[in-house]
Amino acid sequence: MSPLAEGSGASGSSDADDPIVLRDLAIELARGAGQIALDGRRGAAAGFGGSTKSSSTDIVTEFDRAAEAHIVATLRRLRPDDAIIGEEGTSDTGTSGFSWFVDPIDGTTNFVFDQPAWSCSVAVGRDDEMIAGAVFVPPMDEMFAAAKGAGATRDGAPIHASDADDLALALVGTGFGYRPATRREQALVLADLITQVRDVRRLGSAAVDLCMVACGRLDAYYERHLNSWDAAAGELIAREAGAISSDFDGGAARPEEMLVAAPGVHRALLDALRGIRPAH
Ligand code: LIP
Repeated sequence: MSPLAEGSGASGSSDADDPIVLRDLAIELARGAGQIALDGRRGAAAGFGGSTKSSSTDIVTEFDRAAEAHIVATLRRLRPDDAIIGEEGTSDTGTSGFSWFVDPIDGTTNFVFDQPAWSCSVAVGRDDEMIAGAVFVPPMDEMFAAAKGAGATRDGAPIHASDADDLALALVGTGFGYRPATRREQALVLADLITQVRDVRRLGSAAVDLCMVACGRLDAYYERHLNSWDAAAGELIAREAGAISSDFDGGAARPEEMLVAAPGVHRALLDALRGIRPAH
């Protein structure tokens, strides 16, 4: 039965709440929303833009909103008792104990500039633990997904974090916030770290960065000042692929401070970041 069929995902039935079933629903939601965004991008006039949110560079487009609306309408139909938190304003409280985290277009700046690293990210948690998620990267036509305890996949095939064990040879991803003061702080950290690693990539989508760690195209990723919806699915996918996640002190990863790395370089990157605390 399709994950989008009536009754297939209704919360309350034990099958529908299985992490594998929820993962397959997240895949279909991410794929459908990602296709809406991709079709919109391809049909958009040259130089189309959007409105702004937290700063003049924090963009939201009609396609962010359309993609989120698609996911939210489907979840309200299939799983009406679940909570939903979406980047573009959805904030449904729920009664089931299940919460969905939706980033309809993660990497919106890349989307607007027609750069390839943007994604649709859908995750679901039970109480306070993420248990299933999917990240669809439409320009690359790649679907990353995971269910707790069932591993991580790219287009259905198992993926694993890299076997990197030398930070000096590690390829590390990171990103920057939208506020100038935040960006300055993050650039000061990068100015020191870049001397200690092979190289750095700033792809522009946390969800894509995290999936790159999950499949070994990056050895590690770190960023501060994310939102829950940016990282909810990607962090689960990376952990299920064998990566280690934490904050910059070795505690539990959180959107405000996230470090996700192949096991062989996590400790070294943790120590490097601990040693770089820029003056605020
Ligand atoms: C983006 C994040 C990315 C960060 C960008 C931006 P958005 O999310 O995924 O990691 O570096 O500044 O916040 O705003 O494109 O959904």
